[in-house]
Amino acid sequence: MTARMTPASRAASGVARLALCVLALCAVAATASAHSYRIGALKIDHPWARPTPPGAPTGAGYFSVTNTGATPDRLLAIASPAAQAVQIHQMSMTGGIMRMREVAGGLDIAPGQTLALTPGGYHLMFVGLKTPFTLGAHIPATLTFAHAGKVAVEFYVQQPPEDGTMAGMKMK
Ligand SMILES: [Cu+2]
Repeated sequence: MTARMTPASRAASGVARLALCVLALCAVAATASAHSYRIGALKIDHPWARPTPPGAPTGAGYFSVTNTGATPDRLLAIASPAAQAVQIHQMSMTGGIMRMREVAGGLDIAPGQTLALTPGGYHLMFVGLKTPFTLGAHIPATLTFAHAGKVAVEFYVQQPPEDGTMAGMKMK
C-alpha cells in the first residue's frame, strides 16, 4: 500500500509539527517560570491563569496537585481577592457542544495521584473579576484541602499553550 498524503493529512502533520515546536518552546518557558508549593503531603505545581480582556466577568485558572502521602485528600475550595468567587468547573462534550458545570463537593486526590486542572478538563473559574488578568500578573489565591488545610498560592497570568495541555501536567 502506498501512503499518500492528502492535503488534509499534510495540513494535519503541519499542525502536529507546529504543536511540537510550541511544546518545546513551552518547556523552556515553563522551566524558566515554573513555581510550586508544598503543604503537608501535597505538592502544587504551577498555578496559572489565562489573560482576560478588559471587562470580562470571568477568568480561568489551572494547576496540578500531587498527593505524595498515604492518605486521600480533597480539594475543597478556592478563594481569591481578585474575584467574588472561585468555582471548580468540569468541561464535557454533550451532543457536540462543549459545556461546563460546577463540580459540587470538591475533587479527590488519592495517595500517589496527581489531579490536573487543565484546559478542556477540570479548571477553576474566577467569577466576578475585580480587575482583568493581565499578562505577567500574579493573582493571589488560597486553596483549601480537606486534610492538608489552606495554602496561599499565586496564579501566573500567561498565554495557554497551543496544544491544550499545560505546564503542571508534565512538569516536575
Ligand atoms: Cu468554567
